Amino acid sequence: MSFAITERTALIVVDVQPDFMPGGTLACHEGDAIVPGIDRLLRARRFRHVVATQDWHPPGHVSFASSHPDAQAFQQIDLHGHPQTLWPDHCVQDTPGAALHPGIAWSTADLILRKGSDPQVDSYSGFRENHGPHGTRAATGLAGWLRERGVDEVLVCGLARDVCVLWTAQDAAALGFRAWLAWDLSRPVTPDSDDATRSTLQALGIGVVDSTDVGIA
Ligand code: VGL
Ligand code: ZN
Repeated sequence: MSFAITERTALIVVDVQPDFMPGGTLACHEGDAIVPGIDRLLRARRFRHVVATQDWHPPGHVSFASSHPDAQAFQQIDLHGHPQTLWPDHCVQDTPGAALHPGIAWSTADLILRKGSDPQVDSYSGFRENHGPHGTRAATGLAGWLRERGVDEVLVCGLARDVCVLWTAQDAAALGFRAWLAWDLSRPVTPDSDDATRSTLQALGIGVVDSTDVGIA
């Protein structure tokens, strides 16, 4: 199936924030390279619905290695019975690194969804939190927000390709949306993760598009 934007397609821009840019505390390689293309996309108003997510952690968040004695960043631990990667401190509420990137015309976004603000639970996907202490994953309300507006298809871009972008696209597909990932408008935080990301997408029927292929950048 090929990708075509309709009234029922939403763009989801995930976590384009300074802390994920080169020089940021949790930098994605070439993370800044996606900013002009996403900005053009929003300014061109090609999507009827645009949602932005913003990673928004309180100081001392459970996903920070600094919150766990003797732990190292990028180490995996068991948290609430599930694997959790520990990260350097990033996207701390009200710090400059947590802002929406100033290079993007955010005024054209309909919804800005903050996530990861529960001190004890991480939230990669824009649709639901990671596992919490009670074994459940709390929905953010995004699926309902989209469905109420007739959206049945989403294109996901942003950072990081192998974490929050991937989890958002996976949940979109699991929740019944036709899901696409804009490959050249995303970058990974983990080097060499691209093959695994592509296999996961393929296995789940999530399409990969390039902004140039579909004339959206
Ligand atoms: C992200 C790790 C931790 C992301 C957020 O936006 O992909 N990755 N928090
Ligand atoms: Zn985070």
